[in-house]
Amino acid sequence: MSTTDKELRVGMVGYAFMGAAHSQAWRTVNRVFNLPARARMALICGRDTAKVADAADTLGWDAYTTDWRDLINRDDIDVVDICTPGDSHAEIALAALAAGKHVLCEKPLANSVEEARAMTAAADVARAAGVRSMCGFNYRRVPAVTMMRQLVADGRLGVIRHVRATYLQDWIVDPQFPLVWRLQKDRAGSGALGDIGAHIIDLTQFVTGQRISGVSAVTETFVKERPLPAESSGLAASVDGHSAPTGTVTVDDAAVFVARLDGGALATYEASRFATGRKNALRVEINGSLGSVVFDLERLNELEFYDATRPAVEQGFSRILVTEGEHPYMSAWWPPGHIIGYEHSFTHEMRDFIEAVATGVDPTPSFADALQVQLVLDAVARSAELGSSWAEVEPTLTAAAV
Ligand code: SOE
Repeated sequence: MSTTDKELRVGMVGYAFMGAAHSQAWRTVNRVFNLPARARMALICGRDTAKVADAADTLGWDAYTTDWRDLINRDDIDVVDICTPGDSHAEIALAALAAGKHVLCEKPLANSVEEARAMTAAADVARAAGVRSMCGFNYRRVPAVTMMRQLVADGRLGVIRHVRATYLQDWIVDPQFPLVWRLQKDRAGSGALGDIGAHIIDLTQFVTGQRISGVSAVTETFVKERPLPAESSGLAASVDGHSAPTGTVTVDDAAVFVARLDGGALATYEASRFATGRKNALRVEINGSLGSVVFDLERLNELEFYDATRPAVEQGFSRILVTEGEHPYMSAWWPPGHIIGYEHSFTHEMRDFIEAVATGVDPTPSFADALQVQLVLDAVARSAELGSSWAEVEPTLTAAAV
């Protein structure tokens, strides 16, 4: 419980899924952690007056506005929390930093490398004036992921040889799912690649301490036309039995790539929204010369750990239940064995952000860290487009038995 009277007055832009997840964290963080400042949920911003008014009431914000520039220009706002689609991240972050506001921006940082570079440069300038910025890769703050990084850093896995990361969803498998903003390049920048691929890129670089130095990729858009959302077409999904007007999907539905990391590891990545049956299935496995560790978001309180230094008769993957007080963040919650969830990663994210801003240090991941992710996203998209490293397999004359 924070007892300080120092406040960080937060203004949040956006109120959809990430706005709700961030609100849960802002509501909770000072009741669970004893921090040098308290977050005040001062102002929420959204374009639709009725919807943002409802969001302010539902999510627990003191007031609301429909103009993010109003939010940024107010003297009684210290932090700008950006929870909007990617096409507005740069504009809002640049204005907020110029206005001397600390910034937390959801991932991916931007819709392009150019935007990410500009945001990183602005963050560097603002830092000189004590203004802090962070990108919201929340999975770093799952205790088991932080512990994974510690195991690697402590040398428990030895030399890292393989990184194997998948992030699988299936929410758009139905071709009748409408053409929402996440399926439009001008809004989202990319599809599965930037939305969920960004997470496994950041997470694996965070855990291994190595950076991706090169990739070879393929991407696919399985469903290329989708019904326009009712609110944009003004029509219901179907009118008089005729299908609603459709639009072109301009982003990837799935991205698969191999990568080299700068510490010598080989890596495979798969980000798909067409993994039927997988709802939010993030899994990372790290193989090293002395052992392996596996994280599975569906069992986010656990790690599978293989210690190759143990006597042969004792070897096997053990299950670490990451709920001890000694585990990252866990002393703030419940007794051992009382597990936490997806939402707690955001509370930990706000904890670290508040502590960094209040003590005058830079929170991580920085915009520069997020720019590195953006550079990887760009390299994957270029590789997939060029197909340059792709070696075709000569078709056999007869269909092989498969
Ligand atoms: C995609 O649907 C999504 O909401 C991502 O945008 C989030 O970053 C991820 O945490 C959950 O899935």
